[in-house]
Amino acid sequence: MNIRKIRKDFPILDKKIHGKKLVYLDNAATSQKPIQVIDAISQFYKHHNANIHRGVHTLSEEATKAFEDAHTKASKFIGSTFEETIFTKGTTESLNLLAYSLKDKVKKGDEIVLSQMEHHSNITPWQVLAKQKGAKIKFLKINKQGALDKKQFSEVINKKTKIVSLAHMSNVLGTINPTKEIRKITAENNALFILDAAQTVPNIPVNVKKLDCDFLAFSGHKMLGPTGIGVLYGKKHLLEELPPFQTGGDMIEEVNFKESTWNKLPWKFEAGTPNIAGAVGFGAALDYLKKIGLETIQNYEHIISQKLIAEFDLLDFVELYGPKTSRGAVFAFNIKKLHSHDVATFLDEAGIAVRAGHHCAMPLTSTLGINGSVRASFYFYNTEEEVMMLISELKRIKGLLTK
Ligand code: 7TS
Repeated sequence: MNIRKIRKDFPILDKKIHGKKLVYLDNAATSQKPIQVIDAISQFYKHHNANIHRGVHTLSEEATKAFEDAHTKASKFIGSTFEETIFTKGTTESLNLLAYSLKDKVKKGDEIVLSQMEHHSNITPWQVLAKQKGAKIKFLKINKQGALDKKQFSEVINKKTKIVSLAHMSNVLGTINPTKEIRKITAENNALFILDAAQTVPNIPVNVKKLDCDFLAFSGHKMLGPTGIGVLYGKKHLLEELPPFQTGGDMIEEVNFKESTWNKLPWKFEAGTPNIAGAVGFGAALDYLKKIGLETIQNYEHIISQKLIAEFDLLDFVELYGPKTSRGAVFAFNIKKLHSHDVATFLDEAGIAVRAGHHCAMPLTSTLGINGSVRASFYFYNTEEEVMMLISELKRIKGLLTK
């Protein structure tokens, strides 16, 4: 992987912030976009823009093909099929779709199992469903390292469990969760197994058939694509059984004054004019990632992570949350006695973009017994030099404190 060449594809990485070179370490929130993605969107609007699946005119056929090609690319990227790959606005919409469409599968007294490390978008839709149905939500606990102890799985997941919905990787702790064990136990109990893969699909090879999950959600914007486009994968027989989330144009087969029938998959779950240009940009993002290769990206981020962990180990004023192994390149930490927002502001002055606060995981923040944290999250265009810039800025901030 030629990192210098790669960085040239990302115009924003040349930007100066407060006169300093931008060091973008907020990739878990959203990634930057390469010129190939920006151009694909612009080319679409310049040369192919029309609505899809309705016109017989040439432009509409071109737009339809571009949109459907993006579906094909997304399905291949995760090892699913065209029919099983639904485009949504992103992970949040995918999970809301599921919680809505699975409503008939949950009844009073049933249980839904989540974990303490979930992003709000994998908590609130289930809370709404549980409240409507009189179901109970149970949370798998994290241990001191910020991982899930496997022995609790058989205690928490049982015959009452209807749904287990879990972050594949935590957007705060970086923990990659043990899917094999959970899959086994959900299958034994006839529960559905859902993965929130917003943080894994961009960074590690993900294959839905190997994971054997029932559903999986992720967002295009965290993996070089534009905002407003993402994926819900679902096993075909389950998607066929479920009612649609939204109804209207494009998702119907036939409508009369009394009733309607639904289109075939995946369109049954894609009501209305979709984000066509977004899908085209997402397709270009998938091409870009595929060219580098997810294994290469994973290995590179592993090296960056090991470097950061080794450097953090030398800083006695930094408290790092999350495990040291089985993790991705997302690091939440605090400088003792400093508020995370203050640290993020100091870092911003040095051109370093990080996120601070609860990272849309308030229950996790309270479980950790903190009011927030600073989060540095890396992608394949970040460098070891940038790791060192972060470390030296943290030392400088600590120095200011003791002055
Ligand atoms: N699940 C996880 C694990 C996430 O990290 C995020 C976004 C979502 C769901 C929601 O994705 P969306 O694209 O629908 O918003 N995480 C973050 C973050 O960590 N900072 O900003 C967004």
